[in-house]
Amino acid sequence: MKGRAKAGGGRRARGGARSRKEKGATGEQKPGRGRRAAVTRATRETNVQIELQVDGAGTSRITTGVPFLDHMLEIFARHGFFDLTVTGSGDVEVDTHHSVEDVGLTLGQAFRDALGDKAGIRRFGQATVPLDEALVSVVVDLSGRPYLVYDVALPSARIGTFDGELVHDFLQAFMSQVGMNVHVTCHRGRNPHHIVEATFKGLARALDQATQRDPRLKGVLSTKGVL
Ligand SMILES: [Mn+2]
Repeated sequence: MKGRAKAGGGRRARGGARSRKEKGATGEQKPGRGRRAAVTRATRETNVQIELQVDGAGTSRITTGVPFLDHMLEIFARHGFFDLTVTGSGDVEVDTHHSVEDVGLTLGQAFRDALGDKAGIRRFGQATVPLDEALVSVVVDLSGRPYLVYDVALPSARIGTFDGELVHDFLQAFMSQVGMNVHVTCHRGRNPHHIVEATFKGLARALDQATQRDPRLKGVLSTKGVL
């Protein structure tokens, strides 16, 4: 992650303690029926606030300072049936990289907090999503083991003013904080906007599936007993 963990923030070693006590990162799990979390992450580069309800209706209010990312996160919320509020500001005049990565980290922490010990959930999810000529598969495992395989070659680097390479950085940040295994495979596609949009829809659908409760489950879906 480019080694720029300056002013505290949500980073933590794999399998390490939660970062709530670190300066600049606060998380809380709100009471209520739905699984939810509120996370704030402030550094010298960005300030991101996220409220997430996993068991939502797909509503969203997104302002990250990066319009294309807003568009993708609205799609993510809608297709994953997550209720999501993201308020972000950052040094986008330097580069949108910091903002995109920090939104990924904060969103990942929100999912991790909201899912808690992951008892009773399906754990695995997958979706293959078309958008016209583009076809993208996303497979997730809420295993507690962060690992990303991103098999996507965008045919052009720019999507309007957005740097398409940042999708990879977003997913890397997001999955590292959730603690999950993600495989993204782009089977085909010509238009980079289509490919990225299919990726976010696929991620949303796969995560929706993986976070659903299975009534047959007692505890976590692991022979180890821990996810
Ligand atoms: Mn679009």
